This record gives sequence, structure tokens and C-alpha cells, in this order.
Amino acid sequence: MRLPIFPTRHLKKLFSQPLEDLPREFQPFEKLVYLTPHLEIHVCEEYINFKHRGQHCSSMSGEDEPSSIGSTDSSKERILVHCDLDAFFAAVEILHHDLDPEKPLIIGSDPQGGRGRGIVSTCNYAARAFGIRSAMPVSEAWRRCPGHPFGPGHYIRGSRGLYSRASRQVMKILQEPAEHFEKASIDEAYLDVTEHVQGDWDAAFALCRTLQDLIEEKVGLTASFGIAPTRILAKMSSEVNKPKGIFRILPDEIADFFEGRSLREVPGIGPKRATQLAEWGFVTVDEAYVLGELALGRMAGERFAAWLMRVVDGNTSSEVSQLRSRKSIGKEQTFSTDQTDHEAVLEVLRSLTERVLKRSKEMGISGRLAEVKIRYTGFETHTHGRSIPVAMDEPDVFLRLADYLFATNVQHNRGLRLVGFRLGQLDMPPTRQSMLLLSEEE
Ligand code: DCP
Ligand code: MG
Repeated sequence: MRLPIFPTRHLKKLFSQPLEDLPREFQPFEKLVYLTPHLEIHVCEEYINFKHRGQHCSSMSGEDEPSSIGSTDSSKERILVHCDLDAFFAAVEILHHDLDPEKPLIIGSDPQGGRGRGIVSTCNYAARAFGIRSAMPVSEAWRRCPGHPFGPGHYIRGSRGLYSRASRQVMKILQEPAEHFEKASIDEAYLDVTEHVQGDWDAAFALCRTLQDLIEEKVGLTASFGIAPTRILAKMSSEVNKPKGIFRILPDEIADFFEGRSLREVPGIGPKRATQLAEWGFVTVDEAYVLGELALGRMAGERFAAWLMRVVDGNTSSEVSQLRSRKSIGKEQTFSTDQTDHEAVLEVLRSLTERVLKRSKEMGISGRLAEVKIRYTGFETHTHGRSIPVAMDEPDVFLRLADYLFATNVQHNRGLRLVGFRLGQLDMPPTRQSMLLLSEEE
């Protein structure tokens, strides 16, 4: 295999390693591109091999799930907390613009006097009284509650920066008492507080009350909390007493909780599945559960039936780990004018890669996938990735992978509009989650 030579300082160094240095166990078409006292990287057409000295890693096992991270000890019952902010974007706007919370506020695309084609992001509870919901067409929202001068609706396009800032402040408060912490979206987080409350469910309730007060006092927002032994139950229980509610499901209360509760309320059961089950006469969770795994499996599929049984038996995951929600860490840069100097772009790519690896180190996360994104003049965008068999957080390793991916894929003589680097297939040793720093929205 002939590797294209890219005329840069870095790449001259990168591809100057002698082929003869290849150890015998590697295929002859592979080329050694990087060598340190501890590590060798071998490139061939399809993949990159890493070799730790004395230990040959030849396969690319892409299927490995990060299974032993976070609070995974299933032998011990966990106390999980799920926190979800109330009408988040709307609440932040109300705070920022000092609006009247009793007046309907809708955040979303421009309604254009009812002709807007976008959707609603969210709305406050006053607007929900008109039947407005997230993801509804904004024209429909306008029909239900028109804006000035036709009705009381106040429509705002929204400002992402404000939400990110508020989110960071809240996450900082929530992270404090959590043995394991996971920011699941901009306005929700899971906490494993088992150790913090020493297994005491009453203490967990009191802790949620304290956190709720702290968030209101320091950030000015209201939050709802759910306390339960599994993730799915914690998430469902944070919905129960919204807004500004706390609800707890003790391990022996799970069956009662599902009694008469609509299947549609279970995260993971979408409208299609719920409608299908309703057509067979099953509307509530307990109705489907009493059918038993075998019969339900025949109707709705074995996997679904087994999963629903586990949900009701309290046997689904109680793992809280930042890796469950965060799939990658990436940074990119758009140039103010399209760049034809590819060497200068490579310098930017290297700096982005360094920043990503700095962030991953801070978070105690390593990764197996390096991905380079290149956008050309005219917006044509390509991403080029390579995986390595073991997750690492060594900047040098990923700098060289970024160099390689850029050099072998960039189309010469084309202007570049954007370049980016992403670290994917993340992994985190169990002991390192305590080092987790708050992750920002990239
Ligand atoms: N969001 C969005 N588009 C959607 C759903 C949500 O932009 N289809 C944004 C706006 C929400 C935020 O995400 O404020 C959080 O989503 P939630 O589902 O938690 O909704 P809210 O926090 O607005 O309301 P709730 O009080 O029901 O949690
Ligand atoms: Mg919310």
C-alpha cells in the first residue's frame, strides 16, 4: 500500500518510519506509522492496528459496550435520583426578561402570524393550558393561542446560550452530592446517591428537597425530582408531581406504581407500540404485565415482552454514568473565509484535537474512535474515522490519527470551510468517574 504523502512537517515525520521495522505478525501491506517506547500504530487500507509492546491487539471489536462503568453493581440496590427542570427554555426566558409566568409563553420558530412552518420547542404551563405542547407545529400553537394583537400568546425564538449557561449552573449543584452523575440532556440529570444517603430512602427525599431549594435560590428555576431503584422508574417518577414536585418509588412499591398507569407513560414505549397494544385491549402497564411474558411475547414480540417484565420487576438498569448519555467529544471550527492553505488548516485541526483530548482528560474519559470532519466550499461535508482496539486518552496518539485521516482524505486544490475533530466510542474506568468535571454543550 502506498500512502499519499502530504507536504507538511508533521506528516513527513509521520510517514518516515521504515517499513522494514514491521513486526512479523503484521500483514505485509501494513505500514508502521508511529512508534513510541510503549506503542506502535500500524496502518493498512481498512483499519489501524495498535500494538502495546508485548501485547498484540489485532482485532477491532467494535461491539464492546462500556459495561463496567458508573454505578453498575447490580447486586446492591441503588437509590437513583432523576432531576428534570420544569418548562426549561420557557422558565429561563421568563427569568431573563422578567415576564409574567401566568401569561402563555411559547418558545419555538417564528409563528409568522399563524403561517410559520416550524415547531414549538416548549412552552410554559400557562400555555399548556391551551393544549400547546413541545414539537407541535407552531401554526397549530397559534391557532390554539394566538399572539399579539389577536390573543395572549407571547412567542419567542429562544436563545441557546442562555439555556446552556443556566444548565451548567444547575448541573453544578446536582453533581455535588452524587456518587455517580450523568447529565442526560440540557435539563435533566441522573444521580446515584446511594452512598451519600447511606441507603436511606428518607434521606434521599430530604436531599431532593434541599437540591430543589438550592436550584431555585441560586438559579431561579424550578425542578422536579424522581427517586427510585432504576433509571426508568426514576425518570417516570420525576414526571409524576411536575412542576416543582418530588415523587419516590420504593422497591416494594413498583407494582403499585404501575397499577392503572398508561403504557404510553413508560419511556421507550412510543405512540405506535401503545396504539398497537391498545387495539388488543391493553392500555395500562398492569394489564399487559398480567398477560405474562410468553403470551405478551407472542403478540408484541419476545424482546419487548421480556423488557416490560423487567421494567415492572425493577430489573432494568440502575447504572449512572456520563458515558450513557455522552456519545462523543468534539470540536470544530468554521473559517471566516474558505481556506486553500491546507497546512494552515491542519494546524487548526491539531489545535482542535488537543483541546478535545484536554477535555476528555478532564472528564476522565478515553476513546477508541478518531473522526475528522472536513467541509469544503459549497458545504459538501465528509467525515473520516478510524477506530483503535483500546480506548486511550493520549493526545499524541490522536494527533497522529488526525494527521493521517486529514492527509489521506482531504481533496487537494479545494477550498475548506470547516474542520473538526471528534473522539468517539468513549470509555471510562469505574474509578475515574469521581474526577468528572461538568461537561459543556459542545
Ligand atoms: N425541547 C425542544 N424540543 C422538543 C422537546 C424539548 O427544543 N421537542 C427543549 C425545550 C425544553 C427542553 O428541551 O425546555 C427540555 O425538555 P423537556 O422535555 O424536559 O420539557 P420542558 O422542560 O420544557 O418541560 P417539562 O416541565 O415537562 O419538563
Ligand atoms: Mg424539563
